[in-house]
Amino acid sequence: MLLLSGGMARAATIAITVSDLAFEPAVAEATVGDTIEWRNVDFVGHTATDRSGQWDVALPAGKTASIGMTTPGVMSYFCRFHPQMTGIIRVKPKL
Ligand SMILES: [Cu+2]
Repeated sequence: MLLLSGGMARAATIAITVSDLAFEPAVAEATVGDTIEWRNVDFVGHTATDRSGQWDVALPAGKTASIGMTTPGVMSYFCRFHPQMTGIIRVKPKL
Protein backbone atom coordinates (compact mmCIF):
# COMPACT_ATOMS: atom_id res chain seq x y z
CA MET A 1 0.00 0.00 0.00
CA LEU A 2 1.38 3.40 -0.96
CA LEU A 3 0.95 5.90 1.84
CA LEU A 4 3.10 8.77 0.55
CA SER A 5 1.11 11.77 -0.55
CA GLY A 6 2.36 14.35 -3.01
CA GLY A 7 3.25 16.95 -0.41
CA MET A 8 5.37 14.72 1.77
CA ALA A 9 9.09 14.87 1.34
CA ARG A 10 11.66 12.95 3.30
CA ALA A 11 14.51 14.81 4.95
CA ALA A 12 17.40 15.06 2.56
CA THR A 13 21.13 15.54 2.80
CA ILE A 14 22.40 18.36 0.63
CA ALA A 15 26.07 18.00 -0.24
CA ILE A 16 28.30 21.03 -0.75
CA THR A 17 31.80 20.34 -2.03
CA VAL A 18 34.60 22.59 -0.79
CA SER A 19 37.25 22.63 -3.48
CA ASP A 20 39.84 25.11 -4.78
CA LEU A 21 38.85 27.67 -2.12
CA ALA A 22 35.18 27.69 -3.11
CA PHE A 23 31.85 26.27 -1.96
CA GLU A 24 30.12 24.33 -4.76
CA PRO A 25 27.27 24.96 -5.20
CA ALA A 26 27.65 28.47 -3.82
CA VAL A 27 23.87 28.72 -3.46
CA ALA A 28 22.17 25.67 -1.97
CA GLU A 29 18.46 25.00 -1.46
CA ALA A 30 17.16 23.05 1.54
CA THR A 31 14.00 22.41 3.52
CA VAL A 32 13.71 22.57 7.31
CA GLY A 33 14.79 19.16 8.61
CA ASP A 34 17.36 18.63 5.87
CA THR A 35 21.05 18.21 6.61
CA ILE A 36 23.75 20.26 4.93
CA GLU A 37 26.95 18.29 4.47
CA TRP A 38 30.19 19.99 3.48
CA ARG A 39 32.90 17.80 1.95
CA ASN A 40 36.27 19.50 2.06
CA VAL A 41 38.44 17.98 -0.67
CA ASP A 42 41.07 20.72 -0.38
CA PHE A 43 44.44 20.17 1.30
CA VAL A 44 43.82 23.08 3.67
CA GLY A 45 41.24 23.54 6.40
CA HIS A 46 38.17 25.71 6.01
CA THR A 47 35.13 26.72 8.02
CA ALA A 48 31.50 27.27 7.16
CA THR A 49 30.60 30.22 9.39
CA ASP A 50 27.14 31.77 9.47
CA ARG A 51 27.31 35.56 9.18
CA SER A 52 24.59 35.95 11.82
CA GLY A 53 26.59 33.83 14.27
CA GLN A 54 24.13 30.93 14.55
CA TRP A 55 26.64 28.25 13.55
CA ASP A 56 30.32 27.76 12.85
CA VAL A 57 31.36 24.45 11.31
CA ALA A 58 35.04 23.41 11.19
CA LEU A 59 36.04 21.72 7.93
CA PRO A 60 39.49 20.18 8.31
CA ALA A 61 41.32 19.16 5.13
CA GLY A 62 39.83 16.04 3.61
CA LYS A 63 36.98 15.86 6.12
CA THR A 64 33.20 16.00 6.00
CA ALA A 65 31.01 17.86 8.50
CA SER A 66 27.29 18.46 8.62
CA ILE A 67 24.57 20.37 10.46
CA GLY A 68 20.80 20.16 10.41
CA MET A 69 18.69 23.05 9.12
CA THR A 70 16.17 23.93 11.84
CA THR A 71 14.78 27.31 10.79
CA PRO A 72 13.62 28.67 7.45
CA GLY A 73 15.32 31.65 5.90
CA VAL A 74 18.27 32.71 3.81
CA MET A 75 21.63 32.16 5.50
CA SER A 76 24.84 33.68 4.27
CA TYR A 77 28.11 32.07 5.34
CA PHE A 78 31.83 32.33 4.71
CA CYS A 79 35.17 30.75 5.60
CA ARG A 80 36.95 32.42 8.52
CA PHE A 81 40.38 31.54 7.05
CA HIS A 82 39.53 32.71 3.51
CA PRO A 83 36.83 35.41 3.74
CA GLN A 84 36.51 35.48 -0.05
CA MET A 85 34.91 32.02 0.21
CA THR A 86 31.19 32.68 0.54
CA GLY A 87 28.00 30.68 0.23
CA ILE A 88 24.26 30.97 0.69
CA ILE A 89 21.75 28.42 1.95
CA ARG A 90 18.07 29.01 1.28
CA VAL A 91 15.96 27.03 3.74
CA LYS A 92 12.29 26.63 2.92
CA PRO A 93 9.72 25.88 5.62
CA LYS A 94 8.54 22.31 5.88
CA LEU A 95 5.07 21.91 4.39
CU1 LIG B 1 38.76 28.48 3.70
